[in-house]
Amino acid sequence: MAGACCKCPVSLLTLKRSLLLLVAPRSATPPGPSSRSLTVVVGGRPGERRPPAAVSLRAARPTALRTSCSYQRLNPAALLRSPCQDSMSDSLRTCYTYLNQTSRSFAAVIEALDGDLRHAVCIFYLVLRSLDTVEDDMSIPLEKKVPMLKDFHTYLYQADWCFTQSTEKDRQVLADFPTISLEFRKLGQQYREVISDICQRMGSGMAEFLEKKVGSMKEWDLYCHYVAGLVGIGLSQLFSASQLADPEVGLDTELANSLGLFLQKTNIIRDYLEDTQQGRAFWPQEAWGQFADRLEDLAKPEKLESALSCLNLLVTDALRHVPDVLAYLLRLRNQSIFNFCAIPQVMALATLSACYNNPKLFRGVVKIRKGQAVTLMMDATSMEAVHTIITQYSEELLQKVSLTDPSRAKTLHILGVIVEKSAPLQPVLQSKSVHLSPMYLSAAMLLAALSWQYLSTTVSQAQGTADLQGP
Ligand code: D9A
Repeated sequence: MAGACCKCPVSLLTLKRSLLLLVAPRSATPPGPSSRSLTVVVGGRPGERRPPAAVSLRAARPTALRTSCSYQRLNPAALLRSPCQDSMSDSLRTCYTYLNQTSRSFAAVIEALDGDLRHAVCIFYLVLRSLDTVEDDMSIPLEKKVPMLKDFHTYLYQADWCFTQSTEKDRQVLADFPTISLEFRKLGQQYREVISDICQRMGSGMAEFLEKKVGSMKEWDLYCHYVAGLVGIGLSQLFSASQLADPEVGLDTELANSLGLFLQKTNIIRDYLEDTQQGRAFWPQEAWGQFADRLEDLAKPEKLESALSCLNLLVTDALRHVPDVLAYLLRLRNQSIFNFCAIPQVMALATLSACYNNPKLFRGVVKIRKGQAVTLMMDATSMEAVHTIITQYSEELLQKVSLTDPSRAKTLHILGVIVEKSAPLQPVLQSKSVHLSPMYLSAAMLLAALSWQYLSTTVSQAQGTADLQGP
């Protein structure tokens, strides 16, 4: 997870703090089905030892996925209930505190998960964070780090295993690992098996990549599979084990892998500057090698055009995973699981759109606006809304594709596929079938425009080749 877990953008941290005090009405943009539901994040009262808890008003008890026509109404009584912590052990409470310390807004969606899945995902997250902290810690010599990563899954069953010498920001999860592993051992066997298996596979994958750079695009996929795809696979197996998702969700590892790859590639693209400045290289050489001699050179002002070409190539590669993301989300029936999965994905798409063709990526940090992030978190709660958000960002991306970009044809093509897949499956109810919704019409027009652009590029390329070959 190089970096993904430990890369919490400042903007989101600030957002998380503000979310704590927030009783946020759903905002009107991006255009989406309107809803009256509220998500409220409340802090623990002074003197109370509870960690701050997110009260998702939609997810207080197992809920079927809502559709655009059946929004759940705000129930003020839910405000007074804290979802789960009344009978929590001290060690579990500590785990939720660690979860909130690492990622507040993400903690909120985890805490809103139904039933015992909530604890399983909380512990899985902390275990992954611990493994990631070992991987990232440059102060641990390789000969010590490799066995640590490979053996990490066995530490889950060693009650007193801990690591106190880490220099990383998140060193506390390693120093107090016994608290986490204690709670791990209390989880049901169906959850423990998944978590331990993923740790084993991820630990050896991380060890494999410690000594080698990410070379080909294929290796990029493999590295992202180890550090993020396996997270998607493990989570999907946890969902199915909880019986809140169908067995097929846990069995289809390809789709689950894609969710992780989409998030991780977005992080890697976004964090170019921070990573290269710290001597880390996660951009695949097969991509940057086409445009520069050294990865760091892309940050040089005179290399801007090459840098943007490389950036756009990688964004286009990441966009390949969006159709799988949609297919995955379509299978989810439980509202709390849907929110948990959809929110990071739409945030990632917003981030990718902000990064695309953006020179600032090579000079500093590219962030999505706070308001935009809040809106996305509030909105990404139904398949229809996710389709709308994705269509909106595809249009935004489409407008940024430059005529001279080497990946232009590929980018237009994948955007066309995404828009097509985001067009509502049943755009209009039978009774309203005479009036096509403006959203559907705009998606159809966009698709037509894209197909035309794509075809004309392909044709002109073919003509170009024919011209070269001569009569
Ligand atoms: C996730 Cl248990 C992650 N990673 C994320 C966060 O989302 C995924 C780490 C541990 C867990 C889950 C995630 C969420 C929902 C469903 C998923 C899934 O799969 C089905 O994982 C694929 O980024 C880290 C990896 C990408 C390495 C997997 C979202 C998150 N967001 C940060 C913001 C940021 O930019 O990192 O952590 C945050 O909210 O602080």
